Amino acid sequence: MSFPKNFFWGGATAANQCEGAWNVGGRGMTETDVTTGGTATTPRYRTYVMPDGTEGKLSQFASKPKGAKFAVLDGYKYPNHEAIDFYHHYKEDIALFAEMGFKMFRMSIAWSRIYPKGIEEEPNQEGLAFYRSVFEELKKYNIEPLVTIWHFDTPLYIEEEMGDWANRDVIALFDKYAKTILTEYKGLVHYWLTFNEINNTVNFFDAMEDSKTDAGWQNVYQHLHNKFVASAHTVKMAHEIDPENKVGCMICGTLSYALTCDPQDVFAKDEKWQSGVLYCSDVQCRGYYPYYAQKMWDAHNVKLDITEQDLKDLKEGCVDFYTFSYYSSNCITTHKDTETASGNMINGAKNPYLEYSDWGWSYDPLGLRIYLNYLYDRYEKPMMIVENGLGALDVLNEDGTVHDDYRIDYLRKHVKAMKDAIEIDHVDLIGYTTWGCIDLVSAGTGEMRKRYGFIYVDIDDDLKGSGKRYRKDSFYWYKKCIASDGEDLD
Ligand code: BGP
Repeated sequence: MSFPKNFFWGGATAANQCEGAWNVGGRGMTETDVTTGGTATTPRYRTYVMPDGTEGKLSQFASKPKGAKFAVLDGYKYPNHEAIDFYHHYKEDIALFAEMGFKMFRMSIAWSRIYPKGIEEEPNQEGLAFYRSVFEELKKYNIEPLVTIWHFDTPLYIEEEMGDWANRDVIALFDKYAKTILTEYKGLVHYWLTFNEINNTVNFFDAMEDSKTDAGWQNVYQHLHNKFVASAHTVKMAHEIDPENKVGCMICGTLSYALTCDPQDVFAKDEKWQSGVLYCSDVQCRGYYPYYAQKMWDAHNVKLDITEQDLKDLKEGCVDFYTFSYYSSNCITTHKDTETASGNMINGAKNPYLEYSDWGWSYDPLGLRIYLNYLYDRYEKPMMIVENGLGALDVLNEDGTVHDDYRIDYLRKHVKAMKDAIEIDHVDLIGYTTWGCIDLVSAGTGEMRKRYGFIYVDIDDDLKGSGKRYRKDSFYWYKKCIASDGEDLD
């Protein structure tokens, strides 16, 4: 058995990184709208105004000064405002996906296009109409949408005025939003993901420069608990609204190795694996908190507000399938003076056996196979890799070509690892949507030059360019890969 005939080959994007049109069609504000562009070595900043009118900026990993309100300020560049303007180019872009033979397209709905502040009684019809046209366009080509309901874009009003997800009231607002879109797009969408990289709520906090107090941890675990409950409600509603609906969790899948065979390193790696990766999917796949959760809470004196009804809801709202992003692996060690490496949120020590990208992320295709085996063994649910790819510097030649053999090499090795996981290990892998199938704004650095796409978009970091789309060499490679059901990888 190799890739099944109905395997979901495709690509993935997120609304805030590709749509642009940030203040068009009644859309409300989100945090990415006040986030500037950065680089591999300089952070992205969030800009704000103090009550006395003083303006300021803070890194993504710093806490906001008391009284500050996020704001768009003159003199800064906000790459997500325009992004690649998928909002106005979706027809052309979907036609290109269809040309590659996509069976699935992962995209997200921006909550703030549907409920601009999150608190309105009625949804924004213009927002609903936009996504309906996108789904109808996909249907023309028999491309199945895979819709992320939340991809880093809580309406700014909820975040600033309501205390964000640590406030239980946000669950009801999310329920309303989820119910609206599940009802509106019944029949057009069958595959849903609740929260993108939900485990990064913890990992992000862990990476904060300050305020890692017990109160901060309390806030973060309550925040996550409320998301788990909202996710469970969504799964239940999705099944009630349309029994054809399937809902998955979405985990930032970073595989960690112990740097040495020192048992201290192995234990530290296991603890990181539990708190950074497994904690969320254990709740979402099994419907209850894992035994080690208590240890994690005790470490920071966390006492969660969990009701009897929450426990019942979690049980009744287990996801149907497991999805994750996979880019690289890292190493965990208790030893000092080791060389560090970066990665998708979970950083660690440098692995001497692996090569690294320009942004310091390791290449580890076998790690993908290991990850698939670990998690399939744990939950025995169908799996999808919904993000994978190489962020690289591409050169657009005068004749409109882009020779991205490095990307083809990366993808080929990962597809081969998937093939082995299916064929040899018998993992039930049902889909693969590569990240940023069309170039878009990097979430981590806000750059355009960190490109993942099969399709080059002519926009640079100064947000200049024609916006024109070009097929890279990898476009033709992926087309061949899909047409041959993953057999022809040359
Ligand atoms: C994941 C996100 C994506 C995406 C990707 C690549 O964390 O779900 O939104 O951006 O990582 O990261 P980056 O854009 O920083 O290269």
